[in-house]
Amino acid sequence: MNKRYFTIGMAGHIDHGKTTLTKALTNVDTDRLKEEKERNISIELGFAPLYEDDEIQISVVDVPGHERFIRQMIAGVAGIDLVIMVVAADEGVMPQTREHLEILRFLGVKNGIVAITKMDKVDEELIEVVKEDIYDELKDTVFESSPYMLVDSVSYKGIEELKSNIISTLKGQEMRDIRGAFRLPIDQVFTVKGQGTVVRGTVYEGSVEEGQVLTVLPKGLHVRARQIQVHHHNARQVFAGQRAAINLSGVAKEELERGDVLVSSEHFIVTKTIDVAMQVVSDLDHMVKQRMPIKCHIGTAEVMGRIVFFDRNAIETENDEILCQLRLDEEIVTKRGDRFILRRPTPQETISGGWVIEPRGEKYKFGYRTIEQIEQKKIGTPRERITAALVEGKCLPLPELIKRTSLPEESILSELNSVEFVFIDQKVYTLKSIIETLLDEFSDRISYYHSQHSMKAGMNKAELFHHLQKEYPKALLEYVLDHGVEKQLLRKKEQYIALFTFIPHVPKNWQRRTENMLNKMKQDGFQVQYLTDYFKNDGIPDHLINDIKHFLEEEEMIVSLDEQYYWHKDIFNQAVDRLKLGTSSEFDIGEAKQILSLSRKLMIPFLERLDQLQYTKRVENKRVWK
Ligand SMILES: Nc1nc2c(ncn2[C@@H]2O[C@H](COP(=O)(O)OP(=O)(O)O)[C@@H](O)[C@H]2O)c(=O)[nH]1
Ligand SMILES: [Mg+2]
Repeated sequence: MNKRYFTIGMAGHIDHGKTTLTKALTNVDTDRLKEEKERNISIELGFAPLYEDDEIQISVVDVPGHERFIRQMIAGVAGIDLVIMVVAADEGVMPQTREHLEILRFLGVKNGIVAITKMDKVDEELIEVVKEDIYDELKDTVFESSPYMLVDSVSYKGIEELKSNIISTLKGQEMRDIRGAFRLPIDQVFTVKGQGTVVRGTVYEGSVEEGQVLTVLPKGLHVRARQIQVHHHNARQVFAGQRAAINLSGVAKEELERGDVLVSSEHFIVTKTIDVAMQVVSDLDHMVKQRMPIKCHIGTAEVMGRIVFFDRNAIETENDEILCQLRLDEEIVTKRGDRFILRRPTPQETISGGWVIEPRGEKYKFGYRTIEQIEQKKIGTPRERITAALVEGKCLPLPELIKRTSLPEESILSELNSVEFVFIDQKVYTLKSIIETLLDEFSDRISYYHSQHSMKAGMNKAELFHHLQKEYPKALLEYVLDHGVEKQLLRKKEQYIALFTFIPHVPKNWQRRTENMLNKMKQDGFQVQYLTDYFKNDGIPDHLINDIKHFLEEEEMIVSLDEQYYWHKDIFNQAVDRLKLGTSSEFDIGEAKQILSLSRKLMIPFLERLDQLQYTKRVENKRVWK
């Protein structure tokens, strides 16, 4: 079973005890991490490990300050699986508690626990009253049916109970989907001495592995994930929901900024105009007017822009969902379904939140026709629904598509005729874009493998599939592999997969020395030294000797007599030719010795090698040519 990764967030009014509770739960003082520590790749501001066993890993995020909370919640929304709403027993629900509740609603957070802190500050009789007050306030929120846990974070009273409640809640929760193209909205960019550029953020979807080639959007920069860290430790791979620091090669700190998005494929949309569905906060202080400047928080980006209505000129108070458009001043990276929050720049307040219906909005006319069109897009066209199902399921048989899209079979079948769809088997369908993504992925991985193992024929298929198999069904991977071979992008030799144009070779730095060495072996003829001495005399380092030896043998440039003695291939062929010329259909050791004048030390292994290579066959004391 795959391990599951969860992150819980702390929400609540300032001074209600979020940081103290985080410390009581994790022993990490998230407030005390100083600036200099922040530069260290291994320490993450506000993130603390809470619990880990073979099954799950849980981290807590506690961010200082109200503004940072909003930013963090949006950036991490795909990563936050449970929110602890902290309410101090002596104060009850306060304005920021309400604002956080609203933001959590906009972001679609579904799981919560209420922690009533500072229980030591109120009398026992009062506690029931406090609880009831909080209950009234939390009605109709995600915390409506959440458990209430009483704690005193200073004396640790109730902490263990809260902790076990968190663990059991998450154990009963399904793992988010770690499949899909990797996406990580960048939260921080910094440099670490000796390591270069490091970015931090929560993996929004998919997973990434050390060594993988990635793209930074909207800028379109190509980078490589050189090293990955999670909570102080190096990790080979990180998954959706995990907070990670990634050391990138191929890019300078100055080229990146918060709001940029690290992705594994370029199939994400870069846009400035988005059609959205949103809801406004319940106690809007000021009117929201047509084309009013807003600050849009989406992923880790905070972009200024304007709100455009098609059915009104202002919102005063509104409970219903509003369909409208956001025209942004800068490009963002987004896709259908992403959540966002709008805030008023001055005075700063949260206005609304919602989700992206259409990442590629256009200019529309004011009026109900436009609203109807956006409404249609909200439901999605049959093609969009099929595409969405395939993006999630990767490749699906028809009955499953019917189930997931709730569309009739005939309309699915007619849509599937489009070039966007491919059938990989008689009745199993996928998206052309998935095949392209996978082919890119194969090429990246194989090309990286070639760069590390230039002497190997190619990457082992099992190794190539290993990590991808978590994301994609094996049948799909096999299909894409065959497809790549057919299109002459890839080459398959036994279980080894190579780029079509790849030719195995000694690493560039060692080519000349290897040639020298081969020349010397050739000059020495039969009277060779130990093979390792040739390597050493030409200054080829120990750790490469075995690989080069293996390569030269594989390429038939040298032939082994025994473990130590090797001949240059030309010399070996000469020996065979001379022996053949000087003997009839069979010969014995004595004859061979006379013809080749070899010492016994080399003679016996040479003849045995001839048997092995099927030039000859041993019959009693003689060898018979085959
Ligand atoms: N007596 C008592 N004080 C608490 C408790 N939790 C927090 N505090 C105190 O309340 C103050 C604010 O706590 P802090 O964790 O910084 O609040 P935050 O702003 O929500 O992170 C600090 O002085 C804490 O020591 C508690 O359970 N009992
Ligand atoms: Mg705090």
